[in-house]
Amino acid sequence: MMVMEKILLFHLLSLALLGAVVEATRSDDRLIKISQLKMFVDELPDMPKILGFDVVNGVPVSKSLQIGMFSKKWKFHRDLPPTRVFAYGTSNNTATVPGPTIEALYGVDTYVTWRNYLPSKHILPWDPTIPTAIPATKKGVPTVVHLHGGIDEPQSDGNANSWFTRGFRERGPTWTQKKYHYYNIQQPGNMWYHDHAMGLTRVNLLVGLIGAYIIRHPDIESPLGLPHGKEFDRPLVVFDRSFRTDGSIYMNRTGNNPSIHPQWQPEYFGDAIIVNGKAWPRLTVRRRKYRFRIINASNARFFEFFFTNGLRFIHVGSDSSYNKRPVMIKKILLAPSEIVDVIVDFSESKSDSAILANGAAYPYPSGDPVNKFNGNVMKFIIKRQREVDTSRVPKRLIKYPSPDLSNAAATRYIAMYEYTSPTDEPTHLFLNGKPYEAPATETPKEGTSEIWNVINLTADNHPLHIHLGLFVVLEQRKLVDVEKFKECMLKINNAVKCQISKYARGNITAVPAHEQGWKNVFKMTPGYVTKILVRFAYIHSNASYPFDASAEPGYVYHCHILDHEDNAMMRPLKFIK
Ligand SMILES: *[C@@H]1O[C@H](CO)[C@@H](O)[C@H](O)[C@H]1NC(C)=O
Ligand SMILES: *[C@@H]1O[C@H](CO)[C@@H](O)[C@H](O)[C@H]1NC(C)=O
Ligand SMILES: *[C@@H]1O[C@H](CO)[C@@H](O)[C@H](O)[C@H]1NC(C)=O
Ligand SMILES: *[C@@H]1O[C@H](CO)[C@@H](O)[C@H](O)[C@H]1NC(C)=O
Ligand SMILES: *[C@@H]1O[C@H](CO)[C@@H](O)[C@H](O)[C@H]1NC(C)=O
Ligand SMILES: CC(=O)N[C@H]1CO[C@H](CO)[C@@H](O)[C@@H]1O
Ligand SMILES: [Cu+2]
Repeated sequence: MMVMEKILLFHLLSLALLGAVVEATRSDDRLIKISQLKMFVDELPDMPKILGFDVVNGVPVSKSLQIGMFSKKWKFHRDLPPTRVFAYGTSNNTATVPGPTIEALYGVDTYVTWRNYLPSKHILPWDPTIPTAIPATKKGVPTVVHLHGGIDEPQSDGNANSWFTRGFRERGPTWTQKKYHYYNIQQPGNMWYHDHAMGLTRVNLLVGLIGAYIIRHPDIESPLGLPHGKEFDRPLVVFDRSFRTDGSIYMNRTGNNPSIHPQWQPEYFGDAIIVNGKAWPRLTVRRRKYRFRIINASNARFFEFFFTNGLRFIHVGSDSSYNKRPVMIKKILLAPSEIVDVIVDFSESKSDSAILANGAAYPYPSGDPVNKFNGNVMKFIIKRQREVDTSRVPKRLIKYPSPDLSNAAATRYIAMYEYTSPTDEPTHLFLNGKPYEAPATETPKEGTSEIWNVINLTADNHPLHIHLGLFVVLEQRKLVDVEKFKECMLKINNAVKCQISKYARGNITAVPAHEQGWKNVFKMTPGYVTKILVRFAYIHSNASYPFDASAEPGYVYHCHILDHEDNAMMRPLKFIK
């Protein structure tokens, strides 16, 4: 008996110990083995659609929406336990990741009251040592919504310091209003809404606070004859995430320089590729043309999309505007937050399936090559039967005015810097060597155009996003003797005094045909100066903004690698009268 008891006790003890260890690893970081998630088993979801207008007696009229942010569980894959997420939706039950697709109509205002129903604590670790929204009560998750690509008033632009917590209990220093006003009088195209809270953008997006927003202008778009309707015109929101075995989203809680920033890391990469909220989904398509509005909602991963069976993309739009002409391409490089609008004609497929694949190294361009997991995105199963397809891709799409260089109101230099610790690990990044809090130095006048020379003095490609404005990329020119130029810049931070013209005379890299139109994000190549013409006015009309762009709290421009934006590759953009 004694022996039996001892053995039993021993077993109980070791079970308890084992339990403790398993618990410790679980709450630590037992990542799911990515090979356990079979690819192409979940159907591609369609996100719920919300119309941004009402129709009264056949006439479209403006609408006020209430969209909440809810903490709930979301199933990212058949073989993955449900994951705790923060999701946008009109109710807890209907909230999704990504959130509902808002479809607005040109000329009809949409109002949205974004409501925060989030719990007192975040799901993910975050870092109070970078400039961060922290409620005085230390309770609640600060959030604020930015409509990316929207031409809207500053009060509705989702300024990083206009954050609020559950029930608007606490509000950031530049908070002004509950109800956001989207004018929808800009060029038709694709946008997305996402969180923008100071220092929390990367974690708030990682847990699900993103969704698509489309402005349609039927008078202009219908005559084009592109594939349309719910089945043939679909947003694809693509991002990467890592998961623990219990289904929770994994983010490393230890920074690369923990003595400086306990948690912040320069770039988040996940090993599962998610489309419309499912890891490596599949979609059965008919043998005809489809339109896909692909939004890259990754924190830091670039995607280079191509079809393994040689199918091509017909590129019709970039970010929020149409191209002048369609461009046929085999590969598309998409930076975080860039959007491509493409037609894929599955009737040209010689096989009955096509894998949409990704070939971009991470970090882009000089990091690790993709593997068989993050090198796959989704699978299209193509029906055998041919069918009548009345949709078409016209030779001409929509022509907007070309950039007018003669009229530029200012020429600015925007230098990108990355700072490192003595161990050569990144600690933070700045634009023009200035923190976000430093007074605005970019102070345009509404209605003008400006030339911005963006000088990338880091080893990374940074997608630059400018709020309110649209821009055309004029030239990408390699810097010669870049180390010498950088040395001067690090000392005096003045591109003109450092004689930029002496260094900006390397080779020119052509802007790809499909990226020559008006954009709101562009990839700034390391070691290059990229010249853009930024227009602070509509591109489809000469009307002035129906709001005061110089109002508080102003706008921002920033790198759209979210980990960089948070620490703190973001600067104010303040309009003056
Ligand atoms: C939403 O539903 C989940 C259960 O699915 C629950 O845990 C959570 O508290 C709910 N949130 C709100 C705001 O009702
Ligand atoms: C988390 O980051 C730390 C610091 O960079 C690193 O040492 C560690 O290996 C990372 N953990 C994982 C699971 O990648
Ligand atoms: C998505 O955007 C991220 C961050 O800007 C970028 O690193 C990644 O390459 C992009 N991926 C695609 C498919 O565009
Ligand atoms: C510019 O391009 C030419 C031809 O492709 C090449 O020989 C030369 O080395 C390049 N120069 C620089 C500075 O990269
Ligand atoms: C805007 O003004 C310019 C110059 O006056 C004119 O050529 C152009 O047609 C106008 N554009 C629109 C859309 O009215
Ligand atoms: C890839 C690349 O060209 N990186 C360069 C970017 O600019 C910095 C500084 O000017 C160089 O040190 C990098 O080599
Ligand atoms: Cu960046």
